[in-house]
Amino acid sequence: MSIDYTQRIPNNVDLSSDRRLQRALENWQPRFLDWWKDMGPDGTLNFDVYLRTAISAEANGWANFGYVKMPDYRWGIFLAGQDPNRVIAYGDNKGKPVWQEVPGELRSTLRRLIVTQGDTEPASVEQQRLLGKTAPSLYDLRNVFQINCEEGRHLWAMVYLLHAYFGRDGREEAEMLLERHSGDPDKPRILGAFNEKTPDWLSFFMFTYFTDRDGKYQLASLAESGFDPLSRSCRFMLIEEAHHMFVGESGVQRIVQRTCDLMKEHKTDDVRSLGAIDLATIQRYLNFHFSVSLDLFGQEASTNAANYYTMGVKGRYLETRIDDDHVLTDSTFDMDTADNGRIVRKTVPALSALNERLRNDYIEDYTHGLIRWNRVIEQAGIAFELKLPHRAFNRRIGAFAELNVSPEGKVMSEADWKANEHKWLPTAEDRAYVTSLMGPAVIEPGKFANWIAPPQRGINNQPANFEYVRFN
Ligand code: BYC
Repeated sequence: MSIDYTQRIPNNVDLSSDRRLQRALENWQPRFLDWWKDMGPDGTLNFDVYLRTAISAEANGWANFGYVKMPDYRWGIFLAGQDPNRVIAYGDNKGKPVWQEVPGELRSTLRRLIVTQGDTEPASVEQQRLLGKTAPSLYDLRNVFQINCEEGRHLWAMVYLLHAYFGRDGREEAEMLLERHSGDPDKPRILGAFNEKTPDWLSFFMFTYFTDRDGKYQLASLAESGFDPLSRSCRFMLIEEAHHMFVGESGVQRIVQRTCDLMKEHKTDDVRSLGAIDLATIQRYLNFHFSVSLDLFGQEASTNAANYYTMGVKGRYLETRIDDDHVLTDSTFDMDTADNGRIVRKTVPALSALNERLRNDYIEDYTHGLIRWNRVIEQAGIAFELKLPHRAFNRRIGAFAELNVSPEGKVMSEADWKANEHKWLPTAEDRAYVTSLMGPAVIEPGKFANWIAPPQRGINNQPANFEYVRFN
């Protein structure tokens, strides 16, 4: 069904046929806009931003680019098309038709997953609220705004499910999604990484590279859900997510490029004296964001994850392409875990290890981005390689949280960790330095801050000096 943009809430779910639901969502809409004004990109209400808006919920439905004031962005409810023959692909309900309504016994489980997913979306907008003030170019400014609008849309996707399928509890949860705030000591966001700060653009690019990719893997697992409206919501969200990871990957690459160009030109490692970000600092930021994002996959041994799978509410990454019985009660999985102060390899029941399996899929995805970043360094003839730290490094969630582990995977005493931490994680001094580079936003079309290279091409093939944001 095509997207109906004539409605107050654009949608492709025939919202006007359900007046109660439509009214409930129309009541939530102004509360969302108030939240956007208070917690969304600061001081931007009047900017005209060159944004893309979905014109159809199919993979090729992105053609629409144009100037939009962000509070007028057409946030709405877009689900990927329905497959009338879809069946649950795994667990106890394998082979049965997917559910169009929430089965009573799965109500609280599904609500909890939808709330957890929904909570991350506005959280990331809150984390990025001030970045526009220090944007390195109009191109980058437009990109952060595009991401913020789409995260707002993802919030709409989850709020629709809560309102449409979870009655009064769902409506209350939808309210709470606007009341918890990133980093709020009294009402924090649910997951750890979403209460961290995103104070500078290196952090932003690392966040969109590492943390948005957790989004990709979690959404892909929820897209396998037997609850079809959730599956269809996530399928469309995944299409939006790809651009966010591109912004992260290309953003870090452009910083690395600029650093290497300056190192080569001035024949020095000391790029800080030239106002750029040294590779060692980039590595420390990478270590931080990677480890914090690994925590988002939950405990290695999780009965929650096993239950989600068995009940058919959350599958594995690309479940239907995996060649096994999709029940897993007789399967095992080999994984590293902590035991008696050491990292040991164990064979465990596959069902209990589903979080860890998804974490493996996620880690494997990194080979491409890192290769591209390292190619830039190699082409400059510089002997340095950016590396992912060991999965047990700097963990707060799961078995490794009790260990102190170096980026190479060596378990050490607390005292040794403390003595070396400054080499591995951003120090207060690193953060102060990176913050010091974040000058006032660069708003002249085609110009870029000194610490980042221009992108290889513009958004929607626009020229380098395109006016991506107009200030009024
Ligand atoms: N922080 O059995 P476990 C995105 C809790 S990102 C705090 O392992 P489970 C995006 C856990 O809640 C994708 N608490 O849990 C990216 C549980 O609590 P209870 C977001 C944590 O359920 C960028 C207890 O520890 N989507 O979209 O198997 C920008 C036991 O843990 C954390 C989802 O996460 C943590 N990191 O796994 C914008 C998908 N980890 O039961 C957006 C939905 C665990 O003891 N969520 N805990 O009270 C899930 O699938 C699961 O909730 C999790 C946790 C994978 C997160």
